[in-house]
Amino acid sequence: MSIDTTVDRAVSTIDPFSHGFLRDPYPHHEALRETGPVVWLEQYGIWAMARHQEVRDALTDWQTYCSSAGVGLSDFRKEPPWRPPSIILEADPPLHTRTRAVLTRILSPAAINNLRATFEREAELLVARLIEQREFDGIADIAEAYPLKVFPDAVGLSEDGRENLLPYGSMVFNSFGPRNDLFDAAMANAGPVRDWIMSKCSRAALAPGGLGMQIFQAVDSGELTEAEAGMLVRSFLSAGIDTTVYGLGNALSCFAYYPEQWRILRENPKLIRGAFEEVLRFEAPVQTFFRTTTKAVDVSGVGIGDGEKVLLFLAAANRDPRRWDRPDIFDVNRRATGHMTFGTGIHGCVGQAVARLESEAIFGALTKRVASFELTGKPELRLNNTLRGLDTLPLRVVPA
Ligand code: HEM
Ligand code: OVM
Repeated sequence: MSIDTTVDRAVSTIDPFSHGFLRDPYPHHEALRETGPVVWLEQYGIWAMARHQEVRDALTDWQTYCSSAGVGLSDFRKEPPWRPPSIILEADPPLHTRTRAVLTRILSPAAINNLRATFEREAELLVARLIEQREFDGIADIAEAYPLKVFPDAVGLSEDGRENLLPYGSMVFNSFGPRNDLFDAAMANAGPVRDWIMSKCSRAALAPGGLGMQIFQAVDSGELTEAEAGMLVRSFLSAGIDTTVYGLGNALSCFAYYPEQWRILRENPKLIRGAFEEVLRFEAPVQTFFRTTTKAVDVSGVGIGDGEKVLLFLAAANRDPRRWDRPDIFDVNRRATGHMTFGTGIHGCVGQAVARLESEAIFGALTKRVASFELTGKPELRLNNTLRGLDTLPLRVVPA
């Protein structure tokens, strides 16, 4: 018998998908970080990592921490996935390498620059209308309205049925958690929503020149099959909306809660880009993703077995005092790059330049015209197993 040299594993009874945790995750993140480099969550029989170093190392080591068993709680090797797996998010090399290359090209810096003028014009139009109105809901009227216009337009979707996009995103991101009340509520109308999404993933449904049709051009060049192209359009429609809705909403709420930070931005609009990174660090719209081990591995003296689920707390890594000075302070002057909100490594968000473009366009327009934001009511959270953000943010703007 070999000698067991591993240290005692740290254990926690925390349920990271309970309403209590999701409403105010930060004290729980701290508890997890301080309990150990990797913590056993008894309730689900999974491991959790909440420190910056460990989260980053796991994301970087795709050979040990794979994605093909699903990046949610469910292990695709043990139970059937709720939809056919994503051929990029829920794939490992070599499949991932091939699909990723196509999306990386379609979302290249040059391609994003081609979207800029349109995204800026739409942001100016929307902001001008809202300033007239003076009072509005920061979530429905900006955080949802803007991405729901510019992103489907960029993909090349027709106008009809776009109301299915948010319900589909809710299904996708709730499905990474357990089959709890949030999952059941999101899945209530799953059939028709899914049918609509899939109907938009065919060549015939996509406008020429858009990001969606560009995926189908990779079929013509022999890089993808027709079915794979449809699946990658589905990835755009899964990952490209809710993430930015929650991200823009969190940015607005930060600027409403910290008016002096808004004033700093207005005085120096060059800070807009860095300020959005700080929002992403401080209130990560995507809080968690899972990996599954492909072999036994030692993490800082703790042994993790083969085939085990590991929950990576991106949002906890973003506030790890081992990595950040005064992590719980929202500071637009901070160098926030190095946050884990887009992940890192081979699966690091392929759409991050789109998210940044949307934020630059919206907050560029708002800094020119809004002196300050006033809350006219109590913001309400929209609970989701993976995403953190608001359902409502009642605002009045003081025009500049
Ligand atoms: C991957 C977050 C916006 C498309 C990821 C990952 C994260 C993330 C954390 C890594 C997942 C993993 O490692 O398992 C975000 C956030 C966004 C955002 C916080 C907004 C603030 C977007 C947009 C698009 C997009 C706008 C589409 C244009 C994707 C895709 C992947 C991905 C297709 C899978 C990449 C791969 O597996 O190689 N995103 N995302 N995301 N994101 Fe984003
Ligand atoms: C996908 C997908 C779905 C959700 C999120 C995501 C954050 C990707 O279907 O590929 O990345």
